[in-house]
Amino acid sequence: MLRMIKRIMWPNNPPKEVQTPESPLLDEPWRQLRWGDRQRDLQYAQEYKPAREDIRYLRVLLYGPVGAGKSSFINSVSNVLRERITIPALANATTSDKSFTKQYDTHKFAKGRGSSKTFYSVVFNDIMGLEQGSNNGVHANDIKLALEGRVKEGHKFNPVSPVTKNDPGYNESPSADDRVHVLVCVMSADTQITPSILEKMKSVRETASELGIPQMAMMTHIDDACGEIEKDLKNVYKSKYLRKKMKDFSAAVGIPINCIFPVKSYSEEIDLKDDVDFLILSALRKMVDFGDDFIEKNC
Ligand SMILES: Nc1nc2c(ncn2[C@@H]2O[C@H](COP(=O)(O)OP(=O)(O)OP(=O)(O)O)[C@@H](O)[C@H]2O)c(=O)[nH]1
Ligand SMILES: [Mg+2]
Repeated sequence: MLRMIKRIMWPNNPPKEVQTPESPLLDEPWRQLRWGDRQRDLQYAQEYKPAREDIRYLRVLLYGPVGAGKSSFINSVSNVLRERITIPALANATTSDKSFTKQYDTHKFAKGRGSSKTFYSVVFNDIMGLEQGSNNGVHANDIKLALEGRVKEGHKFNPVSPVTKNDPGYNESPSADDRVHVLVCVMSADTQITPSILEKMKSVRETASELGIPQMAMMTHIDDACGEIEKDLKNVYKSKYLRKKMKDFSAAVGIPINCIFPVKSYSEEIDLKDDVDFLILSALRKMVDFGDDFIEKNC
């Protein structure tokens, strides 16, 4: 109706102030998701086991700028797998340019309770955030050692002195289990990457490529970045803003767009939500698939 009135009043083009503002959403999503498949993806992740007997855990290493949401994602995976709100990795509630996570810890998620307690086969390492400048945040060389499984559990990263062979935190003989099987870059959709952090990311990626480790990325804070996604998470692949952000990020870092997954981590919720779970599970499923391929081929 509005369009018809406009055509009658302004047969060519209406003046700027009368033009309808462009919608922030695409008519159709650019990637198809089967939102109803939450249960199927959950079972897949819960039941996954590496095919090799000497490998108990598929190890995922998260890296990315300070505050991108690495610890929050680990907590979110824990929530989804354990089907309740949990907090295994401490996330930071204040905004800072200094990394909150400083220690190299493996996060395992408990299955069952008491004497029947075991762990799910996917584990995460949360590494200190990348920060601006050469003496800040985790050193790119430390990430390389972590990828090879040479950083011991509980090691406290020191930005001015990266791990060396003589350090107590150095693991001389890493097992296939200690190695990282998939590397995941975590980026916020709500911030810009600085050139210095971009350089650090590139160097980490190059190292992982030399070691043949599969890589993917996650875009977090998608709800903060786009109001339409905040209103309804199902708009995730319709948001023009997010699509552009993912494309730009892919071009800047060199991770193909089909290896980048948007997620919203649990941050303020006190109960689980199907849509939030679903995006987390789609990313988790890819981590399992990529990591499993690496275990089959290289370990
Ligand atoms: N709205 C929203 N907030 C998020 C999301 N992910 C993380 N956050 C919030 O962002 C803040 C930082 O998250 P962390 O998980 O501590 O970030 P990190 O990457 O582990 O940071 P460092 O350990 O300091 O390197 C916390 O307040 C989280 O609640 C998200 O997807 N959406
Ligand atoms: Mg952290």
